[in-house]
Amino acid sequence: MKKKKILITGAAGDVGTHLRRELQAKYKIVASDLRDLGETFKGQSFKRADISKMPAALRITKGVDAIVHLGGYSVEGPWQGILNANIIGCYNIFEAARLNGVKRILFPTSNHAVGFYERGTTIDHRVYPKPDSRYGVSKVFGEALGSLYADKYGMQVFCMRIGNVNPVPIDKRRLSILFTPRDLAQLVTIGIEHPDVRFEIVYGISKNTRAWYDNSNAFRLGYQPKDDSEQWAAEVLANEKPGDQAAELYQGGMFCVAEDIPNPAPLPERKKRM
Ligand code: 15L
Repeated sequence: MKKKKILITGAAGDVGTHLRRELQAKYKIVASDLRDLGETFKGQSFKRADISKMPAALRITKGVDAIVHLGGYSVEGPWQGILNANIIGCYNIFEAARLNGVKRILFPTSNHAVGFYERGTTIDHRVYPKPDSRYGVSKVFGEALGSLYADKYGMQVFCMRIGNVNPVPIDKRRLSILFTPRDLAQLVTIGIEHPDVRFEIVYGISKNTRAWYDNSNAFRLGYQPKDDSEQWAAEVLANEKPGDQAAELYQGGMFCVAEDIPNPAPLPERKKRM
């Protein structure tokens, strides 16, 4: 069978790189980013693009079977940057897809779209949004846009509220929201392949014992995550430093209190053990 052609925007980032690696055998991948790709994989093409400009969005979305739209800020940022990359850029990708006849979009939204729910609460895909940052607001915008394009234009939109993509959990909060690269690849594959996707919200996490999410909507669509962060819990908790009290209360952690959030990198010594 002919391989599907998948556009990944924001392909140079951590999540994009994991995805390009994990899905290289399965799909014909067109990688797009404003930046150089960094790590590259055989057989994948690269299209540099600034998606805040509609002509660029039109150019890269042409002729693909599905889009995984990772492009934009992946952490809290200044309003102007969020506006250009995450609001205008997101609109451009959906609209360009519609104009180019691309039916399916996977939108990796974020746990920060619902980050102001308390840690003691279990939430499912039907709760109303509670963003914890400008970044979180931009993800709620993307989910709303996806809903509009599904209902009004018949697009198939798969929103994944992603936790933290990493081979291992890097702190206590991430024990609840770890999303390993192989579980990410499985959920994205479901988003690309499932015949009944119309508009869905699922949580992008592994089968973590400490999860705050009722992910039954993902399970209903066939998701069977393989990893559980619990195997690293003792080590993670032993290394945990006391955090900001307000941040500790909410699922979104520091996003709930800070203005700038650095992108968390996996701890090198833990990464090596995988
Ligand atoms: C996110 O949405 C970010 O994209 C990622 O960089 C992490 O900060 C993650 O959330 C998290 O909450 O750990």
